[in-house]
Amino acid sequence: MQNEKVTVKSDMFEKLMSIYSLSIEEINKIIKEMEVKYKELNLIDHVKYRIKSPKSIINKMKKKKYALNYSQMIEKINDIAGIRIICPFQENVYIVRDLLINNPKIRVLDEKDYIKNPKKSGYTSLHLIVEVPVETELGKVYVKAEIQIRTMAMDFWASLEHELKYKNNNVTKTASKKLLKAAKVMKKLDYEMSLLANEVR
Ligand code: 0O2
Repeated sequence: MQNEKVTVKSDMFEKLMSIYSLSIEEINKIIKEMEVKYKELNLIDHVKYRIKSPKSIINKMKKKKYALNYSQMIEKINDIAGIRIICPFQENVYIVRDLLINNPKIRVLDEKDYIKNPKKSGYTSLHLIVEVPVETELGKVYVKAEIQIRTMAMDFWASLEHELKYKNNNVTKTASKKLLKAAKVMKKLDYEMSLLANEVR
């Protein structure tokens, strides 16, 4: 399998994608248990998940100049299984992060805090690259997934920026500047809503 070329319409590709789906199921179970246990804290607004499309996997591998084989795909593409946790407030993001990294079923491989260190684009979100155990016909294997944790305001900005700029190479400098300005407004809104929530409580 090591150097076998990634072919999206193959049994191997299908099988691997079904294993990645199992990792999403496992993580969803963990999140559901967390929501039940900390119900009164209202930590999470909603959760989204997806398996990366075959086209996006291949494009990312080409963009990063990885050899188009399965071992490189498994080793290097961390977000084939993607879970996004949307929280009402920024402080919830860090509580959810702490609960996840302390969960015995989750192994954290990497963490990127784009809230403390936003990307040049203005993108903010907290990313965990994790592994969770899943049962397959070959026994228990650890499967990677990317968990993005962010506030509703961060998600609003990121979703629109993703459509308007992130996947569009022709965006003008003026549009980029306006998006960066909107990111500042989004950050301020998060801050104001957090203050307000603390006052009200
Ligand atoms: P898509 O289409 O959303 O899936 P690395 O792990 O360092 O090898 P990677 O995975 O590019 O490389 O890491 P990074 O930069 O943390 O990006 C991971 C994901 O975060 C991206 O996946 C996007 O979903 C999101 N992201 C990162 N930067 C931005 C940004 O500037 N704007 C928006 N809207 N989203 C961003 P993909 O596969 O690049 O894209």
